Amino acid sequence: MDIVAGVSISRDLRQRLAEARNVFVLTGAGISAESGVPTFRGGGSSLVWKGMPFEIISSAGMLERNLPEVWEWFDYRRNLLQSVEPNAGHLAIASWQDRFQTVSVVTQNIDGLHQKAGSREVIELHGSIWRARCTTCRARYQIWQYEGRECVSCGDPLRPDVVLFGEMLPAGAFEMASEKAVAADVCFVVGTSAIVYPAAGLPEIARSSGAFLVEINPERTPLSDYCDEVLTGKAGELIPALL
Ligand code: BJW
Repeated sequence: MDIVAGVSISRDLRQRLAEARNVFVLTGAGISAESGVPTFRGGGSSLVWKGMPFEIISSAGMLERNLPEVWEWFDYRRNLLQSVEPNAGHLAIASWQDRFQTVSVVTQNIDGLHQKAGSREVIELHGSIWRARCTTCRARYQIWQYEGRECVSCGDPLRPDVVLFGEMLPAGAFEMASEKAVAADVCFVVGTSAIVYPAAGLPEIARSSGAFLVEINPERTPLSDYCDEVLTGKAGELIPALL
């Protein structure tokens, strides 16, 4: 056992990391918490905006009922994110690219902080707050290039290019993430409550294909008992100390 940031790391994990070629990292809101981005759940509370729980405002039903309100919610969050920087956790994961043959980052986050930290292979399962897409045709826009709310191609309303509750993930994203999970030697699950599907199914795919499964989270989750190793603590403290 080694002690890292006050947490014990097993010989097994050390050995697995020494031999690993393909590392898979599934991240959730918790990895951005130390950058100042609020999580959805955790710490016994749930995110609420204008009196609405996020499960309501970030839902397909709300988009149908009140698109302007959905835009307001994402504009508010995008404004908060303008001044946010990647933290030590994001940066350490990006640095692993120099150490392993492949590092696949699969994130549920829409904040773009992994890319900002330098991770090259990032699969965004729940889209990006920095893009808009047409509600009718296939057009997509980077918001810094086009701030309009109507599609230039067809004139129909735009919406945030994120995956709301009850919506399908971007075409091919889960399939690509599953392929990476199958190939993983070590799978890290970082800062996610692991309750939102299909993302929460990826660690099981990785482990049943032979990966060593490691959870990094200050709290236990429904996945904890299934993991080979649970590192209880903050991502920004534990991840940089792992290698
Ligand atoms: C730290 C930390 C630190 C804090 N360091 N850690 C199977 C069973 C049951 C239900 C379903 C199922 N399959 C599908 C469903 C329905 C639904 C679902 O999963 N519901 C569950 C809640 C039960 N899934 C869907 O609707 C998905 N679509 C789908 O499946 O399509 C097929 C379909 C279509 C139609 C009908 C049925 C099926 C889409 C899910 C989209 C999720 N979207 C959101 C909002 C995105 C936009 C936005 O940002 O507003 O994505 S919801 C929200 O949850 C967001 C997140 O990406 C996602 C996951 O949250 P995450 O990242 O885990 O964050 P938290 O806050 O929950 O946890 C933070 C963690 O960090 C905590 O554990 C802390 O302890 C920890 N932490 N500080 C490390 N410093």
